[in-house]
Order: sequence, then C-alpha cells, then structure tokens
Amino acid sequence: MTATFRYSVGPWNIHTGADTFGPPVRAEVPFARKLELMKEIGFDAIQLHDDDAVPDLNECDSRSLRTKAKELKRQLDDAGLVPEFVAPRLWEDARTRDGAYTANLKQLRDYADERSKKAIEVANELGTNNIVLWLAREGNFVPENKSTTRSLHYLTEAINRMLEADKQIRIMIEPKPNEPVDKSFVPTVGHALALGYATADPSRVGVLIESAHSLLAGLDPADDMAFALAHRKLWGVHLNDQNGLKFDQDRPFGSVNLRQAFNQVRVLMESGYGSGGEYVGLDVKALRTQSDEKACKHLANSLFVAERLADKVRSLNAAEVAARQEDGDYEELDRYIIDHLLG
Ligand code: 3MF
Ligand code: MG
Ligand code: MG
Repeated sequence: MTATFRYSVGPWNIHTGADTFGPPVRAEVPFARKLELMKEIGFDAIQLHDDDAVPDLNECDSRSLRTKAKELKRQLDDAGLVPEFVAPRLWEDARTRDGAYTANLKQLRDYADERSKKAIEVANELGTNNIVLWLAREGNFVPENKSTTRSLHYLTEAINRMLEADKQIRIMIEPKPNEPVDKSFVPTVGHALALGYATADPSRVGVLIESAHSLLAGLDPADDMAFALAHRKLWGVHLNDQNGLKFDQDRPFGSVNLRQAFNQVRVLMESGYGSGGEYVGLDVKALRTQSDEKACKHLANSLFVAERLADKVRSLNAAEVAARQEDGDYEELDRYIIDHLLG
C-alpha cells in the first residue's frame, strides 16, 4: 500500500482563538499569510466557505461576485493551492436563525436558495465542482416547532434546485448530530446518504465525514468512512478528534483516540481513497493557549500523525491479521495491533 495522501485545510483553521465564552486571544492572520502557512506546512488544497472566498458576497451582484472570485483564483494559483470545495455559510446571517433550507418562513428559505446559488457561482469561478453542505441549523431545540418529515422534504427539494441550477456540481453533505442545534435533521452518515438517494440525481450527492461528528453521534469514524466508501460516496473527510460526547472540540487528528485514528487511515488507504482526486481534509482548532507564533502546530501535528499512521498501515503484517481472522484469536489480533502501534 503506497498511497500518499494530499491534504487540504480551511482558512478558519488558522484562527484567533475566540470561543463562545471569550474574545480573541491572538491577532487575525491575513488571508495571504494563511495561504503561505498552509503551503509551508504541507497542504495542497484549500477548503473555502463562500464568504471565505468573497467576504461581502451578500452585498455582491453576480458580476462583482464573479470578478472577486476570479481574483481569488489567481491568488490561489500563485500560492499553489487547489480549491477543494465551496461551502455556503448558512448559519451566521440573521436570516438563517431558524435554519436555512428548513426555516418555517418562505422568505427565509428563499434566502438560503439565493445564498446557495452564490456559493455555486463562486465554485464555478474557482474551478471546483464540489459544494459542501454542513446543515448547521437544520434541526431543532423545541420538538414541535417543525415537522421533521416536511423538513426532510425541504432539504431534498433545496438540493434538487442546486443540482438543477448547475449540472456539473456535486454536493457533499457533512452530517453532524448536534451543535449549534440540539437535534439535527441529518445527524449521521446514514441519514446523509439516505437524503442523497432521495434527490433527483443521487449520482451527484455524496458525503464529507468529520471524525468528531461521528464521535458526537456515538459512532466510530472509521466505520462511518467504510460505510460511505462501500457506497462510493466518500468524497471528502475532515480528520480531527474529540473527547467523548461534549461540545465539538476539533482536536488535532489522533490526539485523543489514536487507535481510532489509525483505523481511519487504514480504511482510507485500503479503499484507495485519494486515487480519484479526493483530498484528506482537516478540520482542527488550535488551543486557546497557543501564542501567535505557535498557532499552527495543530495543523502540523495532525499531518504528522496522519503520515506516521500511514506508515503503520504500510508496515502492518497482513498475513498476521489474516491468520487471526482465520483462527478467531482476536485477543492475539488485539495484542498484535497494540504492539504494532506502540513499536
Ligand atoms: C462544524 C464544521 C464546519 C464545517 C465547515 C465546512 C466550521 O462542526 O465542521 O466547520 O466543516 O463549515 O462545511
Ligand atoms: Mg466540526
Ligand atoms: Mg467540519
């Protein structure tokens, strides 16, 4: 197994350390500097929200939006970074406070449509076909405030409109069970795949799996990835880590659950993930305690762990694993894997 990964990351992963309970503790890093840092650390591609690409896109008409996206494309080319995907940010604007595609008011759902079309225009100009949908506020706290059945219908129809608006794009649904909502309408990979199959063109709807989001659903990220791979639907990943069922921690890959991280890398490598042009994406946050000068270590550490684990996958004794699968001595298999990881 010689697969080498190509990595991607988003500009939001180099950040000021502000959280729900406190203001920034580090200076904002200028966008151009972020691109340099990404390249230096070893990334080949960049993930973008629509407004990471064009910050004032709500105020832009189609022409100015396209001009600005074109400028960005030049900047990315110069920096040597490929745009992996564009994700409409459907959770910050006040018009998305009741969810976006599933908002109860028609004019709010219309805003979500408009915004999604802008994200598609940005993607067109950047030259990527991948649209990521993290359905952040499509869910509820008050169980009676929305019909879940109707909400699923709204989501299907909204995706259909995007697929219809542009025949080239692919939608990658990034499921998450909770936060900022209490109960998401699309909490797991299985839900996301089912939603994709219910659309007008299932061949253009897949998933992006974030390790922490699987863990928050009480599931194993490697199994989730394998499930999506079996459906040929794993088109993106957000490798990171998470300590139990708490807030979304976006910890560096492998920093909490090293064996689960090993198995994510193993599952990806065994399936040939990446050979179709897929990137191994990160979605990690730096601890608030990091100084300005040391605010990218979480990125470097995640790549370090992924590469070290890829070596461990390559040096795995396949005959030993097969023999234990054959004779059923899974205690011995367990010991072998742990010894291999420690060695
Ligand atoms: C939230 C996330 C998001 C998405 C991003 C792209 C800010 O838990 O994981 O990160 O990954 O919006 O879809
Ligand atoms: Mg996350
Ligand atoms: Mg993510």
